Amino acid sequence: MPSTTYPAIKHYWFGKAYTDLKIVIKDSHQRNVDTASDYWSKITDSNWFLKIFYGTTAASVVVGGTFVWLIIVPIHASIVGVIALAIMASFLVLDAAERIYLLIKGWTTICRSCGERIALPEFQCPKCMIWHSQLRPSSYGVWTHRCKCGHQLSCSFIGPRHQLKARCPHDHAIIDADIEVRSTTSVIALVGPPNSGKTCFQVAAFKGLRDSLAKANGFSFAFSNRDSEAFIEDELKTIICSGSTRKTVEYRPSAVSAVLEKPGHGKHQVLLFDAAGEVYQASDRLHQHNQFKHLTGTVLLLDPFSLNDIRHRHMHRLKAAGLDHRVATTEIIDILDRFLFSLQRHFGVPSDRVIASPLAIAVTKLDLLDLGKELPVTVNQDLTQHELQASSQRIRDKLIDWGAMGFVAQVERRFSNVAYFAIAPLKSSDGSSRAELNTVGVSSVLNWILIADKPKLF
Ligand SMILES: Nc1nc2c(ncn2[C@@H]2O[C@H](COP(=O)(O)OP(=O)(O)OP(=O)(O)O)[C@@H](O)[C@H]2O)c(=O)[nH]1
Ligand SMILES: [Mg+2]
Ligand SMILES: [Zn+2]
Ligand SMILES: [Zn+2]
Repeated sequence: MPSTTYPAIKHYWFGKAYTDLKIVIKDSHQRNVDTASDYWSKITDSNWFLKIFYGTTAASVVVGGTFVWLIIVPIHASIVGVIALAIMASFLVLDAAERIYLLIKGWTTICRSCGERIALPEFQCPKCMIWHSQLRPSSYGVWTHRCKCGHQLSCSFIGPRHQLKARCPHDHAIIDADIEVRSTTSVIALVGPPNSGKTCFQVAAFKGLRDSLAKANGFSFAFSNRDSEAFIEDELKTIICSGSTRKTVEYRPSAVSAVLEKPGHGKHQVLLFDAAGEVYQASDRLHQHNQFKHLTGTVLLLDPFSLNDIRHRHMHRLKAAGLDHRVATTEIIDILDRFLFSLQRHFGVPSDRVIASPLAIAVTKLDLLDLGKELPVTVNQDLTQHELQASSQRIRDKLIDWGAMGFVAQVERRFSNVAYFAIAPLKSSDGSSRAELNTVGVSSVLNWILIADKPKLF
């Protein structure tokens, strides 16, 4: 609960009403004493008749006054108590209603910067700029809280609270409450070693979502914030200019996020977390990646050129084409094992637990050296359940052919909802600086992973 330095003023019936009650009690008692002493002081200079009169009057003021005082004070206190109780009941009901409403709607807020779940953001008073950490129905107010500067702030989901400037209580990253607090959320992690194609997947995923997937399902598309939009626009320009994405250097970059909206359906946010692949090369680098506690899906990027079999067969051609620096070198089984170990070590996922959240294995870069002839890429973003199963089985079998038996076995041992995809988001088979993004396969991954967690979304 807020400390004594909390920047709002307590509701009258929880704060000032008690001070007023104390003053009334003290004041009426003092009046009794003053009136009785007044009569008593007159006794000395009076005859015996007046002495008896003033004496009994003083005594009756003390007795009668105290008697009335004893009746009035509890009545006053109970009126204050009953009103306070009624107000307390209304704020508890409103607060509970808000929580139930959030549960029914399935709205969750995950900070795109620190990955933590936000139960209640901090909101800023637009007048004095001070932050309020408990802007919810409480003893500070049922519908509004009054900031110490005098400004009234809406404190419930019914009012315009979401229009206030908001921030994450964990790391103070600014959030857009209108979008982030009032939407369902998909939290998807892109996992894979350096150079495995995560960033390329991310750029193609947002392009595909914006240009086709959202529209095909009747949703409008918008980036949730300027940073996400700028990042994707910059990467798209880089791909056009240089034929490649840029290396991700940050170990804990913010998620790139977009919001899908449809009348009668509300808002749905998609957060993709893409860190530098180096974080998956050691088991101690994921400890502050709080998003792993709230994942609704994982995409594991599998660069086939990191598999020993393909590597040995094609390395000389890759080198000849100057493409050897564009492929991953860490074995995918090592990445998976370290990832699972990190989940166990940092997020308490037991080593024998079967993970239920969907895992997409995206075998990527299939445009390179015509690898697509061995494993054709997915060309339809809306696969039927039957088509998906057949294609997933075919890709799984091809991975086993390519010597990834241990990897497939580990995936199937630890994950209960797995699908395999064959993609080539970036088409630049000659290694030149010309490249084009192919979003179809990536969109099929996104389509599956979004509805695997929220079947009613599309
Ligand atoms: N030809 C081709 N190249 C790709 C494809 N996907 C990624 N690449 C290239 O592979 C290299 C690595 O891709 P990124 O997406 O940056 O890899 P990453 O996993 O984000 O790597 P880090 O940022 O180091 O973790 C880049 O040179 C990309 O251009 C693809 O589908 N086809
Ligand atoms: Mg990257
Ligand atoms: Zn945060
Ligand atoms: Zn203020």
